[in-house]
Amino acid sequence: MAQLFLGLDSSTQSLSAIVIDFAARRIAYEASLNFDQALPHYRTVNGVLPHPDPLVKHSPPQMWAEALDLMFAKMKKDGVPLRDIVAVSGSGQQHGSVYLKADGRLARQTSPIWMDSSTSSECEEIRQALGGIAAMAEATGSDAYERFTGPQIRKFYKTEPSAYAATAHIALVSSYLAGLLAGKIAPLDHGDGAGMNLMDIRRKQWHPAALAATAPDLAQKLPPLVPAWHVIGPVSRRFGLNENALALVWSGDNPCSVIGLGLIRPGLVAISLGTSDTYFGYMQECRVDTHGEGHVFGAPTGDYMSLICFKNGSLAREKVRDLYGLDWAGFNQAITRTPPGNNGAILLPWFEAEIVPRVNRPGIHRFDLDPNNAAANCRAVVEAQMMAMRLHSQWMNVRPSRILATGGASTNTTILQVMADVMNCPVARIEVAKSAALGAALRAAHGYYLHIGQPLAWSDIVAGFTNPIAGSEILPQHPEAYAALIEKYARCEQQQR
Ligand code: ADP
Ligand code: XUL
Repeated sequence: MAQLFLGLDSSTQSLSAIVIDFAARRIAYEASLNFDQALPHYRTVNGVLPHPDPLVKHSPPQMWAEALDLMFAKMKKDGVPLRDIVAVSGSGQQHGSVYLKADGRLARQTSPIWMDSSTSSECEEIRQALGGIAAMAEATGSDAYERFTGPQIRKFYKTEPSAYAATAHIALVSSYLAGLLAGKIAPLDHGDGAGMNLMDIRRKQWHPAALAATAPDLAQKLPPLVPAWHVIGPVSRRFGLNENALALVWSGDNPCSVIGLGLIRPGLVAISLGTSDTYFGYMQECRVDTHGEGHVFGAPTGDYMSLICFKNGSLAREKVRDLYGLDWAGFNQAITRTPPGNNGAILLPWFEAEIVPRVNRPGIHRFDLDPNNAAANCRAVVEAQMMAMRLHSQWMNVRPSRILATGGASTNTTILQVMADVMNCPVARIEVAKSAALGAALRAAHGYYLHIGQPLAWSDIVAGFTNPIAGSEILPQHPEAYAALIEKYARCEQQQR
């Protein structure tokens, strides 16, 4: 009988499930439920409740719970042998918080999620209490961020003090759903715990000063922090699983993706070229970004991971493409017509306020670049993005040895060639539609074998599941073109931010 492991991923818009046949190194089943479509009575739009204030983004936690029931019903209907699943883990969108009363019912009907940016004043209060940006990052792995859970809890405490007082347990999306699966209040793992501005990133315990700066009596309301391989207990009987199946702690989607992409060694990095661009990777030693632009979370291996979000990603590439009336083929031809290093031309493509580097005022800035030269502008936007990634990932002090490119724009090999040249590192493509759910299933396998006294190395866990697309590797061809240009780029950034 095959031993199966289930990974679930509750993301902003959907709940996904992946069942792996671990011994056969095979995905046995995948499914996804879109919240808006499958559960229309919650009236979400892209998984989020409409709100008059554009900064406020909440979702109904009951919708996530109902989706879990629907997913198990669907798996049963689809003939998934639920009784052969030996362990279950999961992944949740990070930062979102669920407020429960002592009897387990909701103390707050809606959950602020990671898209919420309504807590700037709370961030400033917490940051000041801890001693500023660098101190905040040293303590918790990140500067205080609007979407992080601590500032969100503080806002709840300030605006609804009696509902806050009636809250016995504060869960994250991950621990809320893990709790439903295990039938009890679930702990939080060090990966998702690090996304709260409340966890001491080095000790992996709640940070007393951060808790004190956030809200009163917070320690009693938070669950314990545990490693990502912690077994909560047997699964609750209500889902039709084998009663001996193990419910593992869940983690955040980014820590789960680190495993789902096989980033288990120093130097392994992924760059996701989506609406925004994200750079994330495995980190052996905890190093924080004292400028407060990047994040450090616990990795499911027990080590660390870094995460940096660049807002002007595909968005900026599209703007430049459209400015010169091109399609992607034309954009790529333009890049191919210009030399690496672009004859010293620099473009700062901050169409929107940028996260990294911190730029509050949007603006497009050109240096030695003729706005009428379409080809040079196309190359300049991509070179600038890659130089920003190289420059602003230096705090990690890890030179990438291989970059895995994912996301919508990673099909564009012209962009990936610029990435390989600027980063001076081979770039390979990987299919990641479900990297978080896959990572959760692989974490379930890891935790299970550890639990039964047959621990497996992470390299044996991910083997066969996380291979890049065959033949997709792109090698650097002209890395020398960027030695001086990156310094010029850094000076231009300094001058404009
Ligand atoms: P999200 O972050 O929303 O999940 P995706 O990873 O799906 O986004 O990426 C979508 C983006 O991919 C689009 O905004 C588009 O600009 C970009 N994209 C799609 N195809 C190409 C291409 N051939 N070249 C460059 N960018 C592309
Ligand atoms: C990470 C973040 C997002 C969410 C999305 O800090 O906010 O990646 O985890 O699911």
